[in-house]
Amino acid sequence: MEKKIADELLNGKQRALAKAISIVEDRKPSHRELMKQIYPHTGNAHIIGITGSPGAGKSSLVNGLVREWRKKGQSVAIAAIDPTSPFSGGALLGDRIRMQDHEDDEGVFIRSMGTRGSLGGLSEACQDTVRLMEAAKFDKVVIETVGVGQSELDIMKTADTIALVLYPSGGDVIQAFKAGIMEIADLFIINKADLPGVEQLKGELEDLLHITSLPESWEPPILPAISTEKHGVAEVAESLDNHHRHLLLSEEKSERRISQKETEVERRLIERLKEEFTPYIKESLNQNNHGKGQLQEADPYELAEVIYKQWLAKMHRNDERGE
Ligand SMILES: Nc1nc2c(ncn2[C@@H]2O[C@H](COP(=O)(O)OP(=O)(O)OP(=O)(O)O)[C@@H](O)[C@H]2O)c(=O)[nH]1
Ligand SMILES: [Mg+2]
Repeated sequence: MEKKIADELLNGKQRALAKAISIVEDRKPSHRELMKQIYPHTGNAHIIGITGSPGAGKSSLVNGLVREWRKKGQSVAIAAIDPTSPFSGGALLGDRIRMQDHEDDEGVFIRSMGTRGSLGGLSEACQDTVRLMEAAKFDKVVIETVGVGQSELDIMKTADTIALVLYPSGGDVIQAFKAGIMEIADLFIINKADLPGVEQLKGELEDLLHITSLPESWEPPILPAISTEKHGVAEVAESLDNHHRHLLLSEEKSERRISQKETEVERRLIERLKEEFTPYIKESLNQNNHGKGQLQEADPYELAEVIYKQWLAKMHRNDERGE
């Protein structure tokens, strides 16, 4: 079953891609097998993360970017993460409307992912989804996330290029700075440049960028845009391409992906250990302490140490038995 989905997906069938994403989102037991088959075919797309506060104009910008890429014959897959933000009153519908320019286009694939995908962690589901999209041979893979908090930061780290969308009087520059997005953003877009306050925002941004520790090899551009009128969008597309070229030439792209992989392996190992260790801890606490009284008296440092050593001893015995 998964083999068939994987084969069809690798042949660029959008229906198979949609099915595969559902398997990943629902964390079905078969998802690991599917991902194993897919993995060797990943690594070729330009993965672009677009973040910014609710209503900043991310979807409008993406819509414009898609037009630019399609003009050049490049295919695009979009993962819109948690688009049902309470601020914009269910932007899922809004996203559909804004993206509808591309509805019947075979070269464009759009998927919304919400809290449903958070079963095994939204950022994990997102990472796998991006891989599926890469394997389905899309040239550009876009991740759009609402907000500038810790989880957006995690999701953004899946991307090769990260763009932060701001708008005048949005008041979110400081928040982005605090959340650490400023440090990892490769591009800053001042959207809604038709509104007053563009120069002021640009000034604030430049001041903050001065005190942010940035890699020297790439100076993040600050680009104005009016996404709804497609003004400045071609320049954003060009700048994204420049950054991609920079990543390839400096070999930073492969470095980034290696460091992402390290983080992922670490996370998977910790998850695995947790899965196995947690029931053991519960069991040990129940066995060692008949009744709550004893646990109340116990020294927590000592108890943790004892249980840990018992676990190691058990692992050692299993090892000897070849389990
Ligand atoms: N004046 C002006 N309005 C814009 C511009 N870009 C987007 N908007 C409007 O801003 C609103 C939000 O746009 P979206 O593209 O949905 O913004 P978003 O960041 O994707 O929103 P969420 O996904 O809900 O966080 C819409 O009403 C757009 O028409 C712009 O450049 N100028
Ligand atoms: Mg949106």
